[in-house]
Amino acid sequence: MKKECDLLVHHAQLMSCANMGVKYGLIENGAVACDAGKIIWIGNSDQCHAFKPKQSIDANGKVLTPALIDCHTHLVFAGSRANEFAMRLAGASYQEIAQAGGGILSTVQATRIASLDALVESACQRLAHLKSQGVLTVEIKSGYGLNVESELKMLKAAKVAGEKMKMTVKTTLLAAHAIPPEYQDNRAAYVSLICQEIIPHVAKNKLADAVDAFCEGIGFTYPETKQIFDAAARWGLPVKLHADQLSDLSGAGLVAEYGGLSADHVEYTSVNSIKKMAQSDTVATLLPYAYYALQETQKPPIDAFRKHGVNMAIATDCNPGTAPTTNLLQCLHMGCTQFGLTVEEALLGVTLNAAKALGIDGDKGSIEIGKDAELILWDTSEIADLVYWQGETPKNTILLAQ
Ligand code: DI6
Ligand code: FE
Repeated sequence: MKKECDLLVHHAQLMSCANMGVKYGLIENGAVACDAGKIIWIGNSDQCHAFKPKQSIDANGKVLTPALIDCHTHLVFAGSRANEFAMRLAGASYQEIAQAGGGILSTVQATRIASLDALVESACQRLAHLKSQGVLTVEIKSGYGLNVESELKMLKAAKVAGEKMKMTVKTTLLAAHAIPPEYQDNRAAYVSLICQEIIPHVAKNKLADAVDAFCEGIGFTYPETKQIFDAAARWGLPVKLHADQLSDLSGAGLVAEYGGLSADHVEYTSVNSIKKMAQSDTVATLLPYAYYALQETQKPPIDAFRKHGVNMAIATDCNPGTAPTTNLLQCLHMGCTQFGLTVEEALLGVTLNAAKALGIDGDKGSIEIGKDAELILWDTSEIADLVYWQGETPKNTILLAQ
């Protein structure tokens, strides 16, 4: 008796991205059976005659991957910062622009006055572009509201946009992104607002899946970040951190001490922090577009991450200041060309390791039995095509089994 199932894909170069000791978790001439939204069998195409699928797809030797994941974005925002791009070209630094009231705070102004609908609409456009690249899961941070009402509006907009686009959106509270103008002279009061009002409200109403902060000279100090992490822990929310982007404040080590999901940017991260990350299985999320756009010269310590077995993810960091992009495949390319990642590391960075950075690797990020049936069939038989070519990237087909 043949076993019925919703979807069978066969004769694929199946890049499972599962940790099975072969590059890419590759199964040559691979097949995968899915039913009721889940992967139920994986194996060689010669063995798949045991299934009677409702839909059968011959991949003809093309590359099949899990759906991609963009695990770090700020893609809900209003306004434009094109003027700052011009200022930076004329010699102003990101820090100088921020200190002069531009930067994040200029986006805060625009986002506070934007309607929920307007935020949803622009977010949907950005999500649509990611989806066209085979991305089905996106993390979206708040952080351009910086008060109770506007932070909640951003989180709501992120969720609604995800539903509209039929994509999985994981939301992260980033109220600790900058000190809002009304608290410039009283930072402690803003940190208290985050810890005593915003985090409890967000946790009680399940509005965010994690809490993040910008631990930096122009952001929040190490002790302030610790206070925010303590509040997140009290409310049972996992943490992640914008860590060591422009200087080494031991942020990556701190987030690791809290068992955090990921330390992001990590250009200036020390070996001491890397050892802590390895111990706590905290992912290093690399953001090569922000590095490029800021014309940074300090590269993240890739060799040390490798040596200590720290998993590396790659994300767009999509935001209007330092990473005006929704092009995840280009970020893979940059991860390879600028940071020296291999094609395999780049692919794992937007699949299994990105899922780990969001704490969802039980459901997503690899083609394994029991995980969500979200597969991408690429119109190429060469996996490096996803990474090396810019502009016209391989067409892809999203395969789901509902
Ligand atoms: N680091 C970043 O790359 C983004 N936020 C952060 O803390 C930049 C956000 C912005 O400039 O609007
Ligand atoms: Fe960021």
